[in-house]
Amino acid sequence: MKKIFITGALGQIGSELTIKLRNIYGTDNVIATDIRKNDSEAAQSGPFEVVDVTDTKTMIETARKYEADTIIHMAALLSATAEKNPVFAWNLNMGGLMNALESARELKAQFFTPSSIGAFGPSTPKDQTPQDTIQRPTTMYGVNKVAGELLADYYYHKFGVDTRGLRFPGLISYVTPPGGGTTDYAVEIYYEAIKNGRYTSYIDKGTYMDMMYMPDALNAIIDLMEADSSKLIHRNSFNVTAMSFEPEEIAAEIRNSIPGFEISYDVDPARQQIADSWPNSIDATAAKEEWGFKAEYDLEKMTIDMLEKLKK
Ligand code: VAH
Repeated sequence: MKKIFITGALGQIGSELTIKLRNIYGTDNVIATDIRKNDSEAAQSGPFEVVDVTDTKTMIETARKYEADTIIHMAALLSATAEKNPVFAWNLNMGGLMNALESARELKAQFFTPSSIGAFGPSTPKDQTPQDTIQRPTTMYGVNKVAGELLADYYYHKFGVDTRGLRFPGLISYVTPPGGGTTDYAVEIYYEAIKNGRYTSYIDKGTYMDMMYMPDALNAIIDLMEADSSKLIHRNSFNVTAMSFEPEEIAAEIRNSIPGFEISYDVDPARQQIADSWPNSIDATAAKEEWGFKAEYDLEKMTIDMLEKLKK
């Protein structure tokens, strides 16, 4: 990767990925784009362009203007929002992806876009979900992610575009709070723990989902993109995870740092239904074997770091 063009650069992953890539590859070599600009470090600290990923012409012309050799496509609607606006979600998630893939094909650029544990559904084996298994998700987000994996593999086999992807679990971060996800309870709980010493979870106790701390997610993207192409058996997309927990377990870990922290439940049926359709834990062996994936943060280490950073 030398000249990196990022869409959705002001989102939960994009905003931290942009800064990390600028530190590694040089500020002027990382072009951040999003549907609108804001005063965040990602928007202000280097090249930024307003790009609507559903506008084919603007995306390709902007990527060409910077002679991008890598396209990192992060712009998308997450699961809960997509479920409320399924047609808009299809148009943005699939229209944006197609434009990003066409840009990569035209520019002969390397390509990354994330998939998700949301690409699995109720008929997928729920525990230690394999890399290659049944994928019949029952959410629009999941349909977009499965279609996106197939489309990205198609661009590799048909046009030789070096496409790579990761099936992310819920990502936890303290820089840019996520918007519209199902796993976001695991982010909100830290903010509420510090502010109020208690949290009311919209996901029910006993609901296991895979999770990962943002620093591990960013390293996974860079390690995958820098991996030796000849070693990759899979491409779109690799299972990656760091931990799997249910609300009672993250609450207990927070209580180790904030004694007396209390969790209560007011389950949101819509997001509970999405969570229930996803795996309890996925198997990341393929990522470990093919490009050396490794997560540094477990629940204990992440909780200490999240609370420390948020207290500041
Ligand atoms: C969501 N955070 O909740 C995203 C992610 C696995 C969850 O895809 O939609």
